[in-house]
Amino acid sequence: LEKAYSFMIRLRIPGGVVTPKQWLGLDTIASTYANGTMRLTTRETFQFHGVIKSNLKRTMQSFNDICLDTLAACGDVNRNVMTAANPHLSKAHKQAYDLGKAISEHLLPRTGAYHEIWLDGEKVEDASRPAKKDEEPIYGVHYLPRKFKVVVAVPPDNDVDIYAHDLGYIAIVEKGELVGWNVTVGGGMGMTHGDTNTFPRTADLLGFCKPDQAIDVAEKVVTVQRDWGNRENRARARLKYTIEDRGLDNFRDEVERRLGFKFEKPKPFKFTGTGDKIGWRQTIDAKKTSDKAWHLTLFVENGRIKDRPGYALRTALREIAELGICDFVCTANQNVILANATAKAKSKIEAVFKSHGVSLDVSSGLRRNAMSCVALPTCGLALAEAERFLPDLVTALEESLDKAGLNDDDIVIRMTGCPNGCARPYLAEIGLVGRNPGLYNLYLGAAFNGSRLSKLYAQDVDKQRIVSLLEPLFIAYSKEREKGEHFGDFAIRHGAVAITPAGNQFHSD
Ligand code: SRM
Ligand code: SF4
Repeated sequence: LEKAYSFMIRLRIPGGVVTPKQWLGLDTIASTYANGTMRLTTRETFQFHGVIKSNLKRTMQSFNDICLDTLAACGDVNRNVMTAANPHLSKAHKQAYDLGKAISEHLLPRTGAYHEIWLDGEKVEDASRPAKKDEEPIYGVHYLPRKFKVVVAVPPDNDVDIYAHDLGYIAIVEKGELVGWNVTVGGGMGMTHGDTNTFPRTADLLGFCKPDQAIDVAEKVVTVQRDWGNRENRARARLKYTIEDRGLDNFRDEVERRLGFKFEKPKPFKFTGTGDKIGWRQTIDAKKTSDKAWHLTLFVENGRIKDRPGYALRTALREIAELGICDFVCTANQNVILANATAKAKSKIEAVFKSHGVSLDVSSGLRRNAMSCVALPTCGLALAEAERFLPDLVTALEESLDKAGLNDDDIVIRMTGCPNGCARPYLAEIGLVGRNPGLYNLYLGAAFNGSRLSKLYAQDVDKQRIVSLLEPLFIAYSKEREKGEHFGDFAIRHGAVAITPAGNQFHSD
């Protein structure tokens, strides 16, 4: 008898948009083949856990039936491309989404193996990108030294956490029109405890490019990393280390040489925050008020979509999908946006949530901005709990916030079960990274808008200690903060931690 191996499957959904029909298909797959839950990830897509080996092929075919795939969602290739959440929000958001989708397509491996293995060779042939077996014009024979991640942001929102990724595009909009993109390179989160040769790093600005140059820029950045990246040591193989080791100017020169043109100087831009704006929002730039569609950003605790007694989230979302009255957009913060709804649909959506006990309010500003990776029990790399622990910790911290009168203040907290950083904890104002069961390193001092990394504040602390360390800081923050000062900035001014002045100085004192 063969062992019942169980797998996690991750989808590729550039920009995170799924139709109501696709949502229904995914919901059915969750019950039929997975563990009855759908897991929104920190990269605008879904993971399904608990798929047993004998069901793998049927599951993959079911994804194919709803025009979704898992191509390049894992491996040493370009991963799921994230774009500023919700293409329906403004013209620039749609342009960001279109760019993200185009980059995702352009950087897909050309191999036909996926279709041969999972779909019995059946494939709707894309004439513009025919599958030729052993030919990978961008990746070559050996693919990339490591995974590669691309995001597209639309200021002032930094919801995609642009500084955490290998390659980023920042929309530059002048007089209502997109004039091009500031390009960033060399961000990343992963590190190893105790090894200062590995570190999280915030991305650098490479330059500005015009809209019609953006895809070529992605291709050339990828090929330089393919050729220059470290293939000896996987722990130092991401683009961030290539840039550290070879220098940003050398890297830019080589990309420009391959492009055949030079970048312009980056244009001014400003990010105000990394989180999602929970609640209803309307289309920003519709000409007539009647054209302003409604978009609901729904908070989903740690991205886990499931029914709980008195809180039937999965059922409610399924019912809304059955009505076919909105699109669904997965965000980079593990939430979902019910997008492009009419005023009538808005009322229906609210009624469905109410009937299933799903409140649209979140208990505090801290929880609104909380995010954790999966960790135990499914992640084989986890050293400590994350998804199953963070909600309780936030509840405990809410008592301290109440004492300080900060219940509704936006403070970003993120937790991971190991230093790989899947919930981007080093860019959170309060970052917790698992070391051992029940013990975490506590990091403070990151910028609210995602532009600065944090610093280690306390090592190997448990729940009680975390609360006892943070409570006095919350109280001091509420008494002494300057107008508009965020908690991360205050932690530095207050002397709790030193500032991390540059993107590569995470471990410096
Ligand atoms: Fe991650 C590995 C989960 C986003 C950095 N990540 C893993 C694996 C596959 C563990 C493994 O290799 O065996 C985790 C599966 C756990 C499980 O049981 O499901 C895992 N990563 C996740 C997700 C599901 C976290 C979440 O709770 O949402 C995210 C899925 C992303 C997606 O949809 O594609 C996820 N991972 C990230 C991010 C955040 C991001 O991309 O914005 C990072 C930090 C950014 C970065 O890449 O630098 C991240 N994951 C890693 C790393 C460290 C990479 C490094 O450069 O050192 C690993 C380990 C590795 O690659 O060796 C890893
Ligand atoms: Fe697993 Fe570590 Fe990623 Fe959490 S951060 S999902 S524990 S690899």
